[in-house]
Amino acid sequence: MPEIIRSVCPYDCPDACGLLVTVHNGRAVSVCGDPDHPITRGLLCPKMNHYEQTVHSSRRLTTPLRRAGIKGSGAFEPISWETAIAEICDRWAEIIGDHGAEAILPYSYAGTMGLLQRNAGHAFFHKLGASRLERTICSPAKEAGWKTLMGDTPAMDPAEIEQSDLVLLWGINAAATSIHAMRDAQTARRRGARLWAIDTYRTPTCDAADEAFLVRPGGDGALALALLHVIVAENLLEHDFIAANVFGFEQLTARILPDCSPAELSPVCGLPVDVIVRMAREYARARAPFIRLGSGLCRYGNGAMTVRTISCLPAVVGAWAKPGGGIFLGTSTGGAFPLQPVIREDFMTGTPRLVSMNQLGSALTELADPAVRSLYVYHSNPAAIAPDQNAVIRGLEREDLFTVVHERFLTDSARYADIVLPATSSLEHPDLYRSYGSYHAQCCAAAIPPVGGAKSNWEVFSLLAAGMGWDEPFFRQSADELIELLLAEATPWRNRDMTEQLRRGNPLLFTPLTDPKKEWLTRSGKIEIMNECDGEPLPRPLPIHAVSDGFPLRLQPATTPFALNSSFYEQDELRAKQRRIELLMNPDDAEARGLSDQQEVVAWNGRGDVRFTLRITERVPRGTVVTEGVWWREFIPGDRGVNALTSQRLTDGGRGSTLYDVTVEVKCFV
Ligand SMILES: Nc1nc2c(c(=O)[nH]1)N[C@H]1C(S)=C(S)[C@@H](COP(=O)(O)OP(=O)(O)OC[C@H]3O[C@@H](n4cnc5c(=O)[nH]c(N)nc54)[C@H](O)[C@@H]3O)O[C@H]1N2
Ligand SMILES: Nc1nc2c(c(=O)[nH]1)N[C@H]1C(S)=C(S)[C@@H](COP(=O)(O)OP(=O)(O)OC[C@H]3O[C@@H](n4cnc5c(=O)[nH]c(N)nc54)[C@H](O)[C@@H]3O)O[C@H]1N2
Ligand SMILES: [Mo]
Repeated sequence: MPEIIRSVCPYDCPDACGLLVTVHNGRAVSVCGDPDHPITRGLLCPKMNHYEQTVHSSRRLTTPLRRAGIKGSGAFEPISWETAIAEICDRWAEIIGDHGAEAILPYSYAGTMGLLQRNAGHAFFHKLGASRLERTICSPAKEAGWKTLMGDTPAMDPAEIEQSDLVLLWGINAAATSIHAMRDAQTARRRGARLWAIDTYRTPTCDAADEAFLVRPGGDGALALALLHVIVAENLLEHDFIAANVFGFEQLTARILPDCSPAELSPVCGLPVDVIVRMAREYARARAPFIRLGSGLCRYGNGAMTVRTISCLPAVVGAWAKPGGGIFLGTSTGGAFPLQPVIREDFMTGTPRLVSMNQLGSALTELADPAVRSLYVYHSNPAAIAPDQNAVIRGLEREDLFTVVHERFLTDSARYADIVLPATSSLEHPDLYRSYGSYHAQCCAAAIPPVGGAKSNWEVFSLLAAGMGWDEPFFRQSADELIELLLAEATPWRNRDMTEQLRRGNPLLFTPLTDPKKEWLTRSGKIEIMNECDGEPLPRPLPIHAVSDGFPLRLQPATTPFALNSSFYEQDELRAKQRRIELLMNPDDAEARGLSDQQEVVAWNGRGDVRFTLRITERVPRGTVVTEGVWWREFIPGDRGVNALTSQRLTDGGRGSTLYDVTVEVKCFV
């Protein structure tokens, strides 16, 4: 008889959906959204609707493999787990003896968001003394921008969106990346709210909005300053709120805004003066404007400043004081689940060097004292997702680099491995998940046995610890025991009843410890528009990095509803919906280059060149080109994916990736 088992979506998405998995004879037969989950409410995205096709894909790795050809060729021979672990540990012992443990670099990110499996390697690498990875590829600039203005103030409840009368989906492709936020925005709209989308091209989210505003990539800080200029010039301010809650407003008004008129900043943000003026008036006059800020606009050289500047808007119009008003960037619920019992920083002796995951290319090709001699990749696909793919691949090709990849599929990265280890999917191991798009969490047990010889991240680190000859009892615990350690950790966020709910596998909603719309957890106790501890005391227009690269078109490497970063390319039907790796271009830009629709083209800059099929479309404004998805190399015509064009430069705050801060030129492929 088929059985229905509760599980949780493990992917890097704010929604952390509750799943119902139908299991028959040890196989997942179908997956649907849990109707009783407070956020999911039965609605799943197109990617997870057929998660069983990922879990039981014929492409799954089922046994450890050893390289049997040149690096990158994909030629491997099967070996046993015992042999694989022994070979890895022998090589590491040799490397540590010759070069020290810092010559070993772990590389992981967010293949799974489960608090145990995601962090399962930390204790091991801390004890080993390996180089530490700075995990900053996603949106640390967003956090940095928020922190400069708002300190440790937690996020407001995103469900308030439903009470707003003007919803701004800003730099977020919610229809693809946060479908439950999209649903809630549409509920607000049905109740009479207007819905705006602010993006760099016409996404499905723009189609669902009443109005779409298309900005120049990286131009939102300028737009926000121009809006502030109009709001101040036309006295659309909420003076009482500012007097009681805002620090530094006068300095912004006196020192910065005079140079930020719509006329001055229109060329930077790409919107006409009259549109900026109208936006400012409508935003300021709305009863309770709500901004849902995505991560798209933070992956630029000016990303932190952009986020900080936009976040000033609700303060000057007093939106925080109204139900449904404010700005939401994402929840930070670390306090609810302290990770120390799993990551064990106390295992570290000394302070091994930090290597930015955004600069893997340089780490593998330039870093010295010691050079990186071994790379251990788990639940990440750096050969595809990391910036400056040419540098990354040059590194991965090094014969003297010993690479191990623990994966579910033979990804671009796994193809360069000396040893590949097969990984479980989330249905095959237990974990505890917390959302970063609302305040909820849920635990789940394994729903099915491991596929083939796959093992979870935690199991592999347990085996590696034994292989290294360590007798530390920590590594002999089971995954369930570690999850219990996380649950048992006392924190004011959860009382005993709530923790019991989690143990029973029920989704749990919780609330932040302070009122996020009243109590500002900053040094001054106010919203700090001026922050003298920051290198930039006041918001001001900052350029993006790529303007200095000298190529005429801004490239937007965007997301697709049918994949998640480089995940889901194993599902044939989803991949078919994406068709092929395309470059979207405005008709005028195509005409200026003599290019025609469906033609094979090459986009290039100083770092690389990438082949695309051209799609000419009005959805993209002049001066911008767009490509969606992070394709596996086996499914694209050229040898390189979009990240051959992106750079290893970092954001202004948070040391984040600047994956969207790219300029290129385009020509036909011959
Ligand atoms: N289907 C799907 N879902 C996903 C992902 C996925 O790849 N696919 N990725 C997951 C991950 S890891 C993350 S971090 C989140 C990200 O989800 P989002 O926060 O939505 O971020 P992005 O999709 O990166 O960018 C959002 C939008 O910002 C636009 N954008 C880019 N630059 C700018 C700019 O300068 N100004 C403005 N106004 N807009 C800009 C992009 O065109 C895009 O439509 O989504 C998660 N969910
Ligand atoms: N051009 C471009 N580049 C991007 C982005 C973009 O939008 N455009 N997005 C950026 C962003 S926001 C992010 S967050 C990063 C994401 O970068 P990554 O975190 O590397 O994300 P994925 O590409 O989804 O790769 C995750 C891999 O983990 C594997 N996996 C899943 N579960 C497990 C498990 O339990 N154990 C093990 N060992 N493996 C597992 C999956 O099979 C998959 O291959 O990419 C960044 N790179
Ligand atoms: Mo991300």
